[in-house]
Amino acid sequence: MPAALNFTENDYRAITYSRALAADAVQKVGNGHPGTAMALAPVAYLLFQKHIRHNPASAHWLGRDRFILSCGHSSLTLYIQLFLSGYGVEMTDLQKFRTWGALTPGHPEFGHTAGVETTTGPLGQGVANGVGMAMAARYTHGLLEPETPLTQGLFDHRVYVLCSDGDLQEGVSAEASSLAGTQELANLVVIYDDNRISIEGDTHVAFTEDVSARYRAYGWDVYEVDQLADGNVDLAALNVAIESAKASTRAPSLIRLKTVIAWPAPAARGTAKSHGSALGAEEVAATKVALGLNPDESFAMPADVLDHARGIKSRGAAMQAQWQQDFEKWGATHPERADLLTRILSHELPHLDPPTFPSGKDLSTRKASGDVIQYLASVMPEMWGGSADLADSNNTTIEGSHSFLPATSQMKNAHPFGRVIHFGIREHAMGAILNGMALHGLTRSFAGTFLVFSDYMRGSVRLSALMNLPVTYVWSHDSIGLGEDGPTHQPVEHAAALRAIPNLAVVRPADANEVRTCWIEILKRRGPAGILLTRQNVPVFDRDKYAPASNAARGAYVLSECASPAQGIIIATGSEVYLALEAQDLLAADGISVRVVSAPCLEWFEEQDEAYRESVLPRDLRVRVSVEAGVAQNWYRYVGDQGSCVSLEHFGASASAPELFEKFGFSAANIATRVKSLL
Ligand SMILES: Cc1ncc(C[n+]2csc(CCOP(=O)(O)OP(=O)(O)O)c2C)c(N)n1
Ligand SMILES: [Mg+2]
Repeated sequence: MPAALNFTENDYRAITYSRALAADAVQKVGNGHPGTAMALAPVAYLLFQKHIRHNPASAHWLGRDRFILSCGHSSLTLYIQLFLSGYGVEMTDLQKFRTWGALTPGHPEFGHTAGVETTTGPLGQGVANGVGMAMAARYTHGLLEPETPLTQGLFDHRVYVLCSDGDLQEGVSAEASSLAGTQELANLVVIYDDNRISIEGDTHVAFTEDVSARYRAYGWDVYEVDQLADGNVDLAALNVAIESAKASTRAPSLIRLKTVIAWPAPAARGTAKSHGSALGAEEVAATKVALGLNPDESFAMPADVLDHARGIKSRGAAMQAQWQQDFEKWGATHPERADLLTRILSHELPHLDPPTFPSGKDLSTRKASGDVIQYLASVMPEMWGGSADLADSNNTTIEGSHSFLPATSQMKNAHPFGRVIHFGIREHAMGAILNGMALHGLTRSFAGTFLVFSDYMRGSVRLSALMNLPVTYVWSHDSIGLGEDGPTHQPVEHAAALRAIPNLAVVRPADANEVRTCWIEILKRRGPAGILLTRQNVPVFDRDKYAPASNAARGAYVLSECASPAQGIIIATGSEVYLALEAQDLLAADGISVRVVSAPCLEWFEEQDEAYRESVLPRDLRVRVSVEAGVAQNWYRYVGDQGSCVSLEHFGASASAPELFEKFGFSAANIATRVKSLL
């Protein structure tokens, strides 16, 4: 029998005041989303008080459950619980809702407010983040306590997601939910606020499918909880559904919960307008009357009610103290694993020294990346990753490892703690899942697809950058150099478009040894990065002749200096760098001296001090030619108005890579001609 709800008078009072608080906070600032926060107040309260294992004094406790508000527009749903639980959000913070510098910005921001586990707002992402967290929890179990039965370990926890119609209309949640079903993520509980309202009104204008049937088809357990006759949430039934979901060990759970938006506001309830507009003073007062509260009081929360709710602080502290004892026992019996965990938590890397690549034999940079990944995985057990069905093309498989799949899987090589992730052809969810894994905190993950499909995952990549998460995107087939697949597969504007995302390192190494340096640098920096890799072979430079590849860590460096004072600079990235070197030789034969700069990462280069940047790109050297097989857009900044860009301003074509390079001007002869035209 599931536990009874056991709510006291004070619990119901906390919920009642929370609904009014949501209306007040939006009314005060004049904008925001009151309706859903009013309706979901009891749901969030039930979760934070009775189900989520958490300790408000220790927001990063490893043993905690995770809570994601995927419908980030309803941020007050979360802020009010953080206030009631005692995470540091106070009434004054609720009064500053959505204003400059407040702890309570419009949408929840990871790293800004304690207790916010992920940034949400772009609908659908939070559901997929939850899938990533749930996957990471299982991987971590395998890493730190593989002998313990799953769900019974120290590091096992649940992931609770609260989401809305929009979340489940978005494709990214469907992609992730499908994978969650295949992965049988029983530690994932999603509550769907089925209020049948979105901004344009009744969701049936665009959303008529049977969501329950869809999730059952994904392999989830689905529970349906109807609203009460008066429109209120059926908390007792919801509680039973949550208990059942928690008891499941075979599948993720969707609890489809019928609610009435803005309940119990007499005029606003059930309306789309209450989704995103202040109710108005009159309706706020009428709502308070309906709630049995004083309509003249704003931001009210009786001290005894708050005290009662904050009882979760001592309960949470007791839970953590008990956990801590078990944790210390675990550490004493598993010193090596405890050391690994300590290293991971201190964000340290083991000593990294992957093999270098000999010159003389051409090698694609994707192959070099694959080789480096093998080494990194051999010394970093916390590293795992995969691809959106392109593992052999992206070279993302950790060789000799199992596929990450549930214990029941019949697939060859399946293992619940495998290191090879098969994301399926779901790039958008792959990005959001990677974010969830990074947010979970204990693993380092990477994921691959073709660079051209980075567009399919851009919404998630943007959030990786916004949250500054240590995720690595492996984007291979990075130019027309992929050849015959033609314009649909040839990235042209992608490097520039990705460089436009603040805080994302776009890394395009020129040869195998730059790949080696860049991978290490990416891991050291612990920031969001995409590594752009060739399909085609390119030369491995002779580092006795040219500058060491370790310089790639500075973002751009003089790869090849000229004998006499330079008359110009050729600055290139990736597979175009060797052409720049050949052009340098052609020009030298004509008595023209140019230096060649390899620029694998402009973002890293911009972080270098002025003196270093000046040493690479001296201000007075105005004859500059950039070479990159993509749109020139971001290169004008480096070549200036006296320079020139060898670039691609169209969609490529279907032919062999050598022919395309030649036809589109990516040849030593054309680069040399371009330099001469500037002299
Ligand atoms: C990807 C994305 N598209 C559009 C929006 C803008 N937007 C915010 S809420 C919303 C829909 C609201 O409907 P629902 O998800 O049902 O939330 P409810 O009003 O029921 O809280 C939209 C379109 C968004 N936040 N994210
Ligand atoms: Mg809705």
